[in-house]
Amino acid sequence: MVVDWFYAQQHGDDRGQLVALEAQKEIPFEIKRVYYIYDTLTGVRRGFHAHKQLKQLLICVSGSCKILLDDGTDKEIVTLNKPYEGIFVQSNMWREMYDFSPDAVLLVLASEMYDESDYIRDYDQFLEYVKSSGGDK
Ligand code: T46
Repeated sequence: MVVDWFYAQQHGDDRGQLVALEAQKEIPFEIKRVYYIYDTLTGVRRGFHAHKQLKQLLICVSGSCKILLDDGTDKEIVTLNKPYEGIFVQSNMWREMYDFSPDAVLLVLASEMYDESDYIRDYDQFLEYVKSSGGDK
């Protein structure tokens, strides 16, 4: 598995930086939902699930955090710590987020509305699902 990095264009000038994200341009899916995670307590691990359909872009726009990605065969860990760098997370990918710095804000652009039935929260079920769906993204 190779992590699918995203690098945003920075529109910097002598006042500072600005990043713009537009659906179907920088982001290869229609953005139906935006959410962000902040004030995560030290030592907390979040996630522990995969999605059947959802595609997302994760950017840690402030501070830093680590993301573990697991496609059922390989695992990779990435550190997100720049407001212009992110990772695309496809469907059928187990994820855990941890080592949040106190100032971390993890911004997520999502291809679908919130739908609890899209979550696979049991790791063994995830492995079964990946096997039965042939690893479709
Ligand atoms: C993911 C990772 C990166 C909502 O009501 N609407 C929403 O859009 C979301 C995402 C969550 N919620 C509620 C459901 C829970 O009561 O917010 C609460 C916390 O959600 P959850 O425990 O799923 O949060 P994480 O940090 O474990 O996972 C989230 C996303 O759910 C997930 O899709 O990929 O961030």
